[in-house]
Amino acid sequence: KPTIYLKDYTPPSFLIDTISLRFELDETATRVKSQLQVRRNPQAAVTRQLQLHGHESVELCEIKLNGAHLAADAYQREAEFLTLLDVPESFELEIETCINPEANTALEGLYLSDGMYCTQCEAEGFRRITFYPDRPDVMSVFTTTLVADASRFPVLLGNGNPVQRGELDDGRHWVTWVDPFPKPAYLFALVAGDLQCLEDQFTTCSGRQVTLQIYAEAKDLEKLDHAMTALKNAMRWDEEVYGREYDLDIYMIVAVDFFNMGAMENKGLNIFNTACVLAHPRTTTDAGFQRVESVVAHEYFHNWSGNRVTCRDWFQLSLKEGFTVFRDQCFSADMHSAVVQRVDEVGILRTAQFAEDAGPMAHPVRPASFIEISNFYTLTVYEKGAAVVRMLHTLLGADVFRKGADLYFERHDGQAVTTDDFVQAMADVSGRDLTQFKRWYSQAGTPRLKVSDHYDAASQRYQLNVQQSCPATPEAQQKLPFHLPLSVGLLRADGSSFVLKDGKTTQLLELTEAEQTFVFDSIDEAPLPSLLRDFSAPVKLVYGYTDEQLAFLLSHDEDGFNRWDAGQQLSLRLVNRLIADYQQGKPLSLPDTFVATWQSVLQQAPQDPAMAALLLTLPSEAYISETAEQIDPLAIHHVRHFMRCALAEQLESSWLELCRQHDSQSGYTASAADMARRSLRNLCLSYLMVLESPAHLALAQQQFETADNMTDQFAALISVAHSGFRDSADELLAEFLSQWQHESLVMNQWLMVQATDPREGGLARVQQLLEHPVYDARNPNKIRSLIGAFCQQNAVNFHAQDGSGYRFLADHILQLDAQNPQIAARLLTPLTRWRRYAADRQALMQAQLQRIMDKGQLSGDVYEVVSKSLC
Ligand code: HT7
Ligand code: ZN
Repeated sequence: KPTIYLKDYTPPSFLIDTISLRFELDETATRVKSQLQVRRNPQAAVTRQLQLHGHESVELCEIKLNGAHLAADAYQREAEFLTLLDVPESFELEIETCINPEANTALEGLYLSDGMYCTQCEAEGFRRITFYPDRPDVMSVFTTTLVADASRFPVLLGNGNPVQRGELDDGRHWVTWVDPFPKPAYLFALVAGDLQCLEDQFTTCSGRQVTLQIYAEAKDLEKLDHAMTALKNAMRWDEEVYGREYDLDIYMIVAVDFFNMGAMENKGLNIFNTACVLAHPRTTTDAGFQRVESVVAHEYFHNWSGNRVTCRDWFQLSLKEGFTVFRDQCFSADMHSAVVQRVDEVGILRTAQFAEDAGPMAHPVRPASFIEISNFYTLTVYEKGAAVVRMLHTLLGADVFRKGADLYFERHDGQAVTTDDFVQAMADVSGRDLTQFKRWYSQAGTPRLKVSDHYDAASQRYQLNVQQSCPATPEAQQKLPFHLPLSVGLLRADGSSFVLKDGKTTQLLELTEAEQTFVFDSIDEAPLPSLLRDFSAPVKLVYGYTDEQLAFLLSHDEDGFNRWDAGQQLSLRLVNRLIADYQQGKPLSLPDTFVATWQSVLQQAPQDPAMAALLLTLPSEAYISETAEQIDPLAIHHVRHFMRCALAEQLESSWLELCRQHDSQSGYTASAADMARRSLRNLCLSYLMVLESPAHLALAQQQFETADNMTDQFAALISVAHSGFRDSADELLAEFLSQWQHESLVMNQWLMVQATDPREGGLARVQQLLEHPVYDARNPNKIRSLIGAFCQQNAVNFHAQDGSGYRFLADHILQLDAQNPQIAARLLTPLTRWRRYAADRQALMQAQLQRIMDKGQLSGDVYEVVSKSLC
């Protein structure tokens, strides 16, 4: 597949005003008839050739132009295209294709998920259905008729509103749907199956009634309430916070078991991975509940940021994804604890996105080129894209940002636009020049801020000097300075904050230069700076704090995020010192001061259990790895485990006491307070379990047996399953299996617990599980839970010194590539990071990448990732 460049963008030569589709659904031979009203695009260079996309799997049965069959020499069929060689100004085109949903294991286009028909068209799935200009800047009014056997597929769904239905003599029935909003093909969807639905109503701010329907298999009907509540909350939130009202009479969500990603925002007909929509206290953990809420909101918010205003081309993907992630993050912050939400999102950014920025697949938020767009649904486009929108929000302030969003939606409603258009709307309402800010969209890499300071007691003047730089990335060696907001506070010795500009205790500094000095006057004592409050920019900040200063920030900073981060940095320093000791064969020990700091956090925990659960969690292995010069997976795991054991031992009575205090009192509720209580209690249990004492094992076993919810039961299971109590672990795993074997999502968790077990022999256990009846090698959720979890969350086993983990992953990628290239390419991520390891591991990882490359016949998805990783 060729590389596609942003610089080569040209507008479409032809526009499609309307498309009428008729699907005669059949497992192996679905007939698709399309009727297009085509006209030349007045904005494009004149041509008589019409190029339509079409995947090689699509069989062309018939093609007519203005009612007349096209002669074989009037068109050409090449690998990815159908080209009509000489077409008039405007005309009607009729095409009939035949496709095989049952053979579609890539899960792009029309496929079967557990016997039910569904589609996934973003980014380029529509071309697997019929021949069409499958690009987001071609927007058309879609009418869809679905025809299928009435008894097997009683529910037939499409985009927009249902307008007609009927029955045929042969036992089939049909429904016609019309979506009045012009849309690109990537937002097209259909579903046909034997489904039940939960229905509700929503009255919009202007008083319109909207029917809300969430569809799932009958057995899962009881798991839809949480998604429905989330949907209604999201609809209200978007009205209140962005003034955006829903526009169709019906909004549908359908849960499917086979899905490559989390969910899809098809107009009026969202299709969701069951993992992101089904939730019930008995079968879903609190993290699962929160995921459902945020994904439901995310897809709903796309109705404006993505559907009403869409992307001109796929390089602009972050236009809709970055903005929509920012919107769903703010929604979650409003629904729950803002600090916990911020810590979670920064965690993802700082571990996984920063690692992506430092790897061979690094790309700007708006990539300049790609081979396969599916490879660019990345943390950079989503999470860093959201961080960039957040910086605009911070720089302009909430009110001006809202005016900018209003202008953007009004100016571009019904259009396919660019990230430049988004920033321009913000520039227009604020009167600010955001030209330099746009470098965030075009330059990859994580900027580094080096901060130093100077206090002059005589003049009561405090100065902060900031130098910014950005490492080279594959697309550019040299980087120009970024425009970014640096939020700072200054702390007095008594822990209170200085009042700074505009009577506030947090001041926004704007960085635009490679080096800048900021002056604070009337500072009557030497302050301690609290830098990058609320993580105001996606950067790595370096300032020479002492351990004591970090401990001081941990107990006094008014900025919740920075309080947490001070604790993380303090722990990280110790981790690094202990790693050095471990590598030199020295004995490990925890300093008393460190234990004392934890003791005081434990004592204050009941005041804010949510915050305490964050503060009492050591930096993850992934974050430690990301910040390391060179990753030593064994040392990282060993040291972190040592620290957990030492903290558990030295503070045992406090963990136990806290665990008891936060026992469930009166049954399960999904309130934020109860979730916080459970997370703190289960954290305490996990510390206690590393002590391997029979008394604590009994506590965990009792929790496992008596829990009335999955959060507590699963926490007990994982703490025992990863412990040294082998027999008890096996017993609990077996009990869990027999209790939940018919719940597919719970079985994903069961696979995951075993895949992430750090004890020796991990690969053999995973290999056995590949043969287990609950595993299904065609289902992406199962692949992610077993192979993905092993390779990404079980570093000690995956990075085994003999290279067996790497070989295992390469074997599976080679096998999977023919079946589902998107999933195969995503699984590759851990191997792409080979440069971060010592020479022996580098060689082993590289050899497996080369082995994949040498196989040839790779999909574009896998080829792109492997070739970029090797060069
Ligand atoms: N916009 C959706 C992206 C998506 C997707 C992309 C490639 C292949 C499969 C996919 N499923 C969904 C999801 C979202 O960000 O809202
Ligand atoms: Zn999205």
